[in-house]
Amino acid sequence: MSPNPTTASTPASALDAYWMPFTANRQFKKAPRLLARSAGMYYWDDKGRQILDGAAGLWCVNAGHGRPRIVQAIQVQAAEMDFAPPFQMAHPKAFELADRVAKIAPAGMNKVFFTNSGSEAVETALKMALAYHRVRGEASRTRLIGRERGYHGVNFGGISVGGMVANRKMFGTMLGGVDHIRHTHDAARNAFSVGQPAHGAELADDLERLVALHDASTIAAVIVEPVAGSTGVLVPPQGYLQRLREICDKHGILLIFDEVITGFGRTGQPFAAQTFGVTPDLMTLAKGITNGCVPMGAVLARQSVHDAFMNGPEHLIEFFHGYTYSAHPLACAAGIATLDTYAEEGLLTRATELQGYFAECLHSLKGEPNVIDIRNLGLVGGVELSPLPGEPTKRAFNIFLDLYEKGLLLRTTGDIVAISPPLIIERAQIDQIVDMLRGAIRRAA
Ligand code: PXG
Ligand code: PLP
Repeated sequence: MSPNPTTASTPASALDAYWMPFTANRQFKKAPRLLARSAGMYYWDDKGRQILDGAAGLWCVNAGHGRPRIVQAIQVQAAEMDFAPPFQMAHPKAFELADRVAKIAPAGMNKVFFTNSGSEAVETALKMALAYHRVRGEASRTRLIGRERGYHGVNFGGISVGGMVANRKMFGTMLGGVDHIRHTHDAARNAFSVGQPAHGAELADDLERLVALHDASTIAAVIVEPVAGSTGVLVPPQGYLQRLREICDKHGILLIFDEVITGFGRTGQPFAAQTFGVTPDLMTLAKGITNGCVPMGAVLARQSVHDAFMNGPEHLIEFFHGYTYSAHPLACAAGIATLDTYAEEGLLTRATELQGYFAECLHSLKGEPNVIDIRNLGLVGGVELSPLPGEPTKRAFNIFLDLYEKGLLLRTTGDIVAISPPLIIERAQIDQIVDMLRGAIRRAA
């Protein structure tokens, strides 16, 4: 593969202006990792080196890179209509994509509100939950409940309900009236569980503790990731989500699933709600909705949540919320072509076929140096390492750098390596990822 001439010899000064997100900027700029091209399961860097994508970009390129249908849909749309105002106006593809998303969603979740990212989807869902109770005459329900070790994007609502200390501690008091239930990770009882761990359904009862403390009449919603992604692939214990649903129903609390990572096939069904057989009231989506090709997010709502807003004079706006780029034509075109690609290739359930093999390969890393836990579900996996003494995160970061040098892209968070390949992955590529990871784990010992 020929190198990209525009980046082949980037002088250090050319990297000055860009303040990179969630990046060790100074480390990066000393040894930049520049990607120049992508196709299928691979990236190529600016020097033409091939890199296997074990991360689906950033958990988003579920159909693999450079899919012709999606590329063409974006090109055609860009030429046909660049932008359409989304307030009091629309374009046909917005309705078509909403309809297509609703068709693969859990029964009853059939209203789609578009945003431009997962973070915006989270803010939207939290506002919808508050406004829902108010329009129904329960304005005292203002409290939002998150979970420890939750990641819900980086905007103020999301970090308030989120549970990652590094993402919270620098930013003041955030939203008031927020509380958190306990996370579900229990290494002592569940380490090396294959699929859903056996122990911990009772952790859902922590919501009862908060109801006892605050009273249900003050609580609007609970937001959780069905499988926590960014904090290291935490798979819910058997029965946990069912129990959370029951407690929410008992107290009239809305349940929000943040499916930004788990949506669009990652767990073996279109959505984790279907994998686990638990239907929330609101669901946040992003990433895989356009195969990562154009920024887009969405909130899926139950019919009943939507209908509660449809009161009052018809000329009045029902929900004072939206983004300039909600339902952007390029994103809608990309989304429709993405869902076509998923459907044609059976990708939204392909993780079900591959998960047994994936689990077997991943769990073969048990016994390698410093591996203290391995977790998996569908086509997502986490390998947790013991930290270097006094230097948390460094061992995993070193493994990330080492693997990138050897031609494999994975994600690390804390001392956990996350594996979430495009859903088009073949068995031989699963072998390759696990072999390469094994080598890196040994070199990092
Ligand atoms: N909710 C969840 C569950 C997510 O995983 C967001 C919200 C925010 O989406 P946007 O599109 O605003 O980034 C996410 C995003 C990582 C990592 O490697 C994960 C995400 C983003 C960046 C890094 O852990 N997930
Ligand atoms: N700031 C200003 C001054 C604006 O006018 C707008 C939108 O019109 C925004 C922020 C919000 O931008 P967006 O709709 O892209 O989220």
